[in-house]
Amino acid sequence: FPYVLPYTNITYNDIENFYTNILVNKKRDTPIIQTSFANNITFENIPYIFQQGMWHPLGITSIQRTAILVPLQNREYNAKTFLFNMHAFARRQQLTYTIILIEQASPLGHRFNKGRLYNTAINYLEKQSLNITCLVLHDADLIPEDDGNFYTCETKYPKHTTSRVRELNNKRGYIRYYEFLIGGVLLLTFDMYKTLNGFSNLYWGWGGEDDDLALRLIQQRMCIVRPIYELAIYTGLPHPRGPRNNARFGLLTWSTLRFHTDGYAQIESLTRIIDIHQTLTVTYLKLDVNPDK
Ligand code: NGS
Repeated sequence: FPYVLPYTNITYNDIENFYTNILVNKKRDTPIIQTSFANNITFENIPYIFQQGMWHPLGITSIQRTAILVPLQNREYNAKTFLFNMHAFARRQQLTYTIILIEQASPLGHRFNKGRLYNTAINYLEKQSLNITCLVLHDADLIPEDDGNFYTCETKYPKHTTSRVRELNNKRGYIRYYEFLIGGVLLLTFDMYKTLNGFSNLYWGWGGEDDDLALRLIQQRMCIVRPIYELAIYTGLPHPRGPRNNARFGLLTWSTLRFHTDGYAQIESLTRIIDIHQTLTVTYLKLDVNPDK
């Protein structure tokens, strides 16, 4: 673990077939989709069913209802490996969960705006009837290595779980980040997200949007919770880094002044969901991030 896929050979359908087969429950009108039990895998010993848009462990009531949100731009090869691993991880933890890929599809080739992707997807989720109680903001290139790193939200403060990352095929071992970092993987409730007014919508390109969120946290006198050091470990999948955002330090300087006017509360007037595609293993949202606004 993690399972690294030869991404050129595998399709999203392969992943779906691996994780599901359809059983018809005669007592109900609707078919129930249950995990298949391949005998050569050990991590799925609890049957899972897909109902009302979420995966549930059969006969177990999870305390939280979890949405794992993954922003993407041209990263299909990471996304497939991520999905394959994350379903297994979520099931070993007996989560009730759904995975949402948020793709910046338009305008093509434009700089990545992770803040807008998260704000839009969370706004979309809030309007669904899935009763999500825990949001997991997750980079596509990070695979959790320890099952004791629970993907459950804390009651009072956001939880940051990416303390150490070990790049795949890199002998340097785990890299420890700075204390202030909350990027990578962050777990929080809708209420916490709204208290922070979500992400800034102004960061285009790599870097800074997560530090901006950390400043919002400080401004709201919130702190960060982390799992113990031994558990907060990840494998980093290889990927090219997009263009840096040269404006990021300037934006960070005045971040706190923009708190009320730039964030989650403003997102509806900015972006547009251009496609929603739901399969059993993932919901894809395709977004027009609308750089003109
Ligand atoms: C900081 C960036 C963060 C980024 C972090 C880790 O320098 O946005 O590195 O990046 N902040 C600024 O640029 C102001 S990583 O090594 O994971 O690519 O998240």
